[in-house]
Amino acid sequence: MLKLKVPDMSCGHCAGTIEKAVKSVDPTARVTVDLGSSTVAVETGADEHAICDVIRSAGYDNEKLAV
Ligand SMILES: [Cu+2]
Repeated sequence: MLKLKVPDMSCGHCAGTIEKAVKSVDPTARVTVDLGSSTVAVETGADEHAICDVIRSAGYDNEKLAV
């Protein structure tokens, strides 16, 4: 599982934008957003860099966390 810190994610709209971005890379991905800790967990078979990049392209800088 990929876990990302996304500092600028602050509301449900952000969460929705990020989920949509991830699913544009992998429609079967499972995306779990925790607004309290500004983290996103992604279960995906897709390349991790592709996931980080597409979230960044959607306007959210992010950093991979050790799981
Ligand atoms: Cu927001």
